Amino acid sequence: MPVRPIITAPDPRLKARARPVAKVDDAVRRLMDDMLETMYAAPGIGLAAPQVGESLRVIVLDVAGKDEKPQPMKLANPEIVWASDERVRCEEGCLSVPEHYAEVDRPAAVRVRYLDYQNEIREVEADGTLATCLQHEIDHLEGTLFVDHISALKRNIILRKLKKQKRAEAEEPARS
Ligand code: GNR
Ligand code: NI
Repeated sequence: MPVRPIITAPDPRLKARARPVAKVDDAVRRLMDDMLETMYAAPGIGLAAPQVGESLRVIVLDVAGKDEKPQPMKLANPEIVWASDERVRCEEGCLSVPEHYAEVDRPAAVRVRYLDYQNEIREVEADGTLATCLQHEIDHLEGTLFVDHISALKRNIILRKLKKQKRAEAEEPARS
């Protein structure tokens, strides 16, 4: 099952804290590969395991531009070990909050410790889009969505629309 369906909000599976992986073994590597394929197909620049229904601390990303060489990243148990005092506002979207965007304030740069595809401990320091995306994906592992960082007013408008959309899809399963 390479490309997996992406869960959209509201859904209790997106609000749960994900479990750490004990070890990056073949099963975790298969999940990482499936997630990357799902992310490219969507298309998106990041994906967290809870978005495909796996409550595990696994994320994948590729923030390379359209005409650049792909830069796939696969991380298990990612942990922010340093964040800059400087903050930036960036427009964010989420495959689990389809068609909604909002500006989110976050640290401009972060250092993240993780287990790589070979189960080796590594660290990456990032700024720009990669820093924003790493924080967005690590948030998913805590059950946090980008809408949890914006005003309650904006959040409720988006969530109400998503609920309405889900209701419409449930009533017309054959269409669209
Ligand atoms: O594809 C995605 N784009 C994006 C844009 C700005 C900030 C964060 C992201 S992540 C998102 C894919 C996604 O939902 N990952 O969890
Ligand atoms: Ni997301």
